[in-house]
Amino acid sequence: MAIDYAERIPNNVNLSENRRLRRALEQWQPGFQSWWAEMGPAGFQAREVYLRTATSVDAQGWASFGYVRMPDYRWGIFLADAALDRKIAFGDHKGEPAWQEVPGEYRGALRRLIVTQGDTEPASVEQQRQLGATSPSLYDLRNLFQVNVEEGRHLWAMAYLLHAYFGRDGREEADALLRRRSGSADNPRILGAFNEQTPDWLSFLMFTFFTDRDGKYQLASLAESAFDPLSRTCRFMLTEEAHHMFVGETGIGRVVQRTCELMKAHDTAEVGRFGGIDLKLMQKYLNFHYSVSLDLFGAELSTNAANYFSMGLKGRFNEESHDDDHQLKDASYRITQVDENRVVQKDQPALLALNETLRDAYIADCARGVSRWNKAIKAAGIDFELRLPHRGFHRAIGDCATVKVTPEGRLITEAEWAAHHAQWLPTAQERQFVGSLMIGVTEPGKYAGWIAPPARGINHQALDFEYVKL
Ligand code: BYC
Ligand code: FE
Ligand code: FE
Repeated sequence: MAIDYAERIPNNVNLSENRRLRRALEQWQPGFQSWWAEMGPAGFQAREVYLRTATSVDAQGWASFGYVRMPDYRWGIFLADAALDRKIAFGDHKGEPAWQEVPGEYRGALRRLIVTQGDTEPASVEQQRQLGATSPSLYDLRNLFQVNVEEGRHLWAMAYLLHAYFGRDGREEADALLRRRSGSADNPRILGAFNEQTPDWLSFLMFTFFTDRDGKYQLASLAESAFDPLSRTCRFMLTEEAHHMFVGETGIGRVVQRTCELMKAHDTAEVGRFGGIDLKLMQKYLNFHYSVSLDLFGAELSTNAANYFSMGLKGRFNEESHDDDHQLKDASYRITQVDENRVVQKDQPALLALNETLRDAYIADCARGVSRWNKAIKAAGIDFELRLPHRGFHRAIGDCATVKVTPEGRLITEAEWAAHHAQWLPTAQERQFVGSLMIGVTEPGKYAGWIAPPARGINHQALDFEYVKL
């Protein structure tokens, strides 16, 4: 179905024919707009930004590019096309037709999943709110705002499901999504990583690489859901998500490139004096963002995850590619746990280990990106490798949350941790240094000294295109 842009809320869900739902969403819309005004990007709201807007869910061309002021962005509700006769692929209802409505007994669990997903979207916008002032170029500024408006759209996607399928409770949850605040002491966002700060662009690029990638894996698991409207919603969100991870992967790649150039030009690994970011310091930022993102998958053993799977609410990544019975009642899965002061591998019931199963897929994906950065470092003739730290390092959720683990995976005492953590995580001083490099560059075609220009522009535009009209 085509997207109806004549509507106040662009949509491909036939909103014009459902007056009750349309009214409810039109009542929620001003709340969203005031949230955006209060918590969206600081400054720049009156500026024209070269943004893509979703205009269909056609794989061949779903976006149109043009100048838009962010408050005028057409946030809408887009579901991927329904698959014909879609069947449930896993869990107790495997083989039954996918659901078009929420089964009464699963309402609570499904609502909780949708609320948790929905909560991360505005949280990330709040975290990135101040970054516009220090962007390394107009190209990067535009990418930041693109990510921000699309996370806003992802909030719309979840608010739609809550309004359309969860009655009064859903409306209340959709309102609460606009009230929680990242980092707030009394009304924080739900998941840990979404209450951390994103104070500088190195953090932002790490966040889009590591934390948006959690989004990819969670959305892909929810795209397997027996609840078809959730599945279709997540499938379309994944199309947008690819750009967010592109921003992270190419962004960090450009920092790596610039650092390598400075290292060679000045024959030193310590490029801070020359306005660059040492590879060692990048490793510390990587350690931080990777570990808080690993926490987002939940505990290694989780009855929540087992229930979500058996109920058919949340599957595995690419569920149908798994060569098993898709019910996992008797299957086992090897996971990493802490046992008597050692980090060990143990076989556990596969159903309980689904969070770890998803985390494993995520880790492999992260490793692929890191190895691409390492290739660039090697090609520059520099003997250094960025590494993913051990999965137990710096964890706040799961088996390793109560112990201290080195990036190499060795269990250490609190005292050893206290003596060494400054070697592994950015110190306040180092964060301050990175902050000191963040001076906004706003002349078209100019790029800050700590990051290389991108290989190409957005939508075939030049590198000196006026991505944001200031
Ligand atoms: N922080 O049984 P467990 C994205 C809680 S990112 C705080 O293992 P479960 C995006 C947990 O709630 C994708 N609390 O948990 C990226 C549970 O509480 P209760 C977001 C946490 O339920 C960038 C308890 O600890 N989407 O889209 O199996 C920009 C026991 O844990 C955390 C989703 O997350 C944490 N990190 O798994 C913008 C998908 N982890 O029951 C957007 C929906 C766990 O004891 N959510 N807890 O009260 C889920 O599937 C699950 O809620 C989780 C947690 C995988 C997150
Ligand atoms: Fe998102
Ligand atoms: Fe994202």
